[in-house]
Amino acid sequence: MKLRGGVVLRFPAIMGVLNVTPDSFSDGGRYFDADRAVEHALEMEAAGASIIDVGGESTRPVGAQEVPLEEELARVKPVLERLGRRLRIPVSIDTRRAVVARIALDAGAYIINDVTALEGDTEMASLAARSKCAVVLMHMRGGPHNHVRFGRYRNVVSEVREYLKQRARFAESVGIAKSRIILDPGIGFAKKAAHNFAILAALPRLCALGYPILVGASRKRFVRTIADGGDREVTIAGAAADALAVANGASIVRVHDPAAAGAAVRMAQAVREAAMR
Ligand code: PMM
Repeated sequence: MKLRGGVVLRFPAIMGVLNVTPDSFSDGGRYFDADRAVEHALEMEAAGASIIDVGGESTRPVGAQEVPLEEELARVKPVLERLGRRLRIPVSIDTRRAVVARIALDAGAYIINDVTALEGDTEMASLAARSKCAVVLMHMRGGPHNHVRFGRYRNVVSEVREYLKQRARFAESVGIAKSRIILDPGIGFAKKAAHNFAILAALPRLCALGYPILVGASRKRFVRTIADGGDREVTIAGAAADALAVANGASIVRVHDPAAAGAAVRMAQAVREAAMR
């Protein structure tokens, strides 16, 4: 995929998660200090990440607080400014606020990762169109802080597919080029474990929409439903989910442990290429 400035993002890509939050779901608080956050981003780059996804607002399912804008900015701005000078791989900004996204783009970010698929902030779509950055459009129901209550579907795959198709159409209608759009089924957002398994199994149907697909399974609660033996088991099960996602056509996996995911993804990709020969 071509990012702005002619930067090329090769698939399958590993997106390393950098949550700069004190209350994040999976790495809560560990990278809340800007210097340590930058250090961790560099570690993830060295471990094989090809994108660093910076977020200042936790979207964990239960108990996450809505973060005031000033607080979100205070968390991510110093990190983005430092990262711009140190990283060789592109940064994405995980936010639903256009002001935060604009500051991130000014600091050199290439991708807006919007878990509300441009529905959260009316300014986001025009910002993405103007700046020519890439955008991730993710499926969820409800808001980032109450999505757990909305996990009911007649056919989760069809409903997610239809939503993503509509949001991509909307993005194109406001001037975001098709070649800059990435779709994400939103693993764990308003979805029960069975929904997440169904989506992973049916990824080829989402890929058939014609956009790169991003999958964020890493350390989500559904992984813990089958891997309850501690962190190591969760990492292995998460890497297995990443491998399955790539084998089923995903272009980007969003992960906390790029080394573990990288090995799994390389294996999946090698088998996939063999199947296509
Ligand atoms: N998951 C989380 C946050 N942001 N963005 C995208 N595009 N896809 C995801 O699955 C996603 C996301 C929540 O997980 P975390 O607390 O581990 O970052």
